[in-house]
Amino acid sequence: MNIDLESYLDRKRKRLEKALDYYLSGEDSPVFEAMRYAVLGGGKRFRPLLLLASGEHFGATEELLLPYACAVELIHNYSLIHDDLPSMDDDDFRRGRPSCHKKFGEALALLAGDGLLTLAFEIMAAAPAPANDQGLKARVAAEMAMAAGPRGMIAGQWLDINSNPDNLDPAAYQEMAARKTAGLIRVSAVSGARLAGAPEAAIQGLEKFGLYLGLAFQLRDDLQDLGQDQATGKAIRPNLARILGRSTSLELLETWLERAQQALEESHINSDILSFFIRHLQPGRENST
Ligand code: GRG
Repeated sequence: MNIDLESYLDRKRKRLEKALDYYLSGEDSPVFEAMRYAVLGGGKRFRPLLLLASGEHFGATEELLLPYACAVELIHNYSLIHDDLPSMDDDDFRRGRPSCHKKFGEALALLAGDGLLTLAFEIMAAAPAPANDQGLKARVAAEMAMAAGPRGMIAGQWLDINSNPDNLDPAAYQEMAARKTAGLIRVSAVSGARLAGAPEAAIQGLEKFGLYLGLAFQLRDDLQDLGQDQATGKAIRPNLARILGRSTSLELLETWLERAQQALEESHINSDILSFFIRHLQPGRENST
């Protein structure tokens, strides 16, 4: 069973890599070189795989979904480039290689991030609409913009930068993580289903599923960072696992993953693949979906 799911995800990952390469080809310029470096240098492709899995569960074709899946991955990569900049998290490495600004300099990295964000919306604008429904396509693009924008990921990033890591209120953390990390994950789960014309009850279920999956994703990242923050000498980011301790954090991680599964069940979404995303975030699992 797991082997089938893994091979489904591997197949989809290969299609994604090809499509991302296509969208980032054909232009020979330093900005495109930096964009290609950032996007094509690895990454789990968690969000676009989620969009494909949710869309295909409700009957959409891979051909229809791929441009939107690539768009969400480009938005994610823009956020990573900008997050690594000295004025943000100041990271020299990303995915085991020099971060984009370390390789190309800050100006080009900033522009590469801007380029990826705008290209994502260019791709969606040019993509075929599901069942020729331009309204539905506009809604998907608008929801992505909201998740990534100044009420979503950008707001979450600001909350992250401005919260006091030593005086972290769990409710404030949840608000920050819901916007900064869970927003793009939630909108990926929802967009696939929307493009497939899924019923509103299913969309509501996927909103909840995506939120808890995304919160779990951030908490898992926090757990992995535990113990590493002292060694780097960098300013410590807000980290709930650091405040709650490992064992309470593991319990909370389990609770959020159970809520994600409950959301699927309550809305009668019986998808092995979507449940597989939950299982992959369970403590002790390789974070390699
Ligand atoms: C700059 C507007 C702006 C937002 C930045 C993404 C982000 C917001 C900050 C990254 C901070 C961080 C380490 C968050 C933890 C969760 C996370 C997004 C990890 C990186 O995503 P993965 O694990 O990365 O999906 P890959 O490399 O697999 O694509």
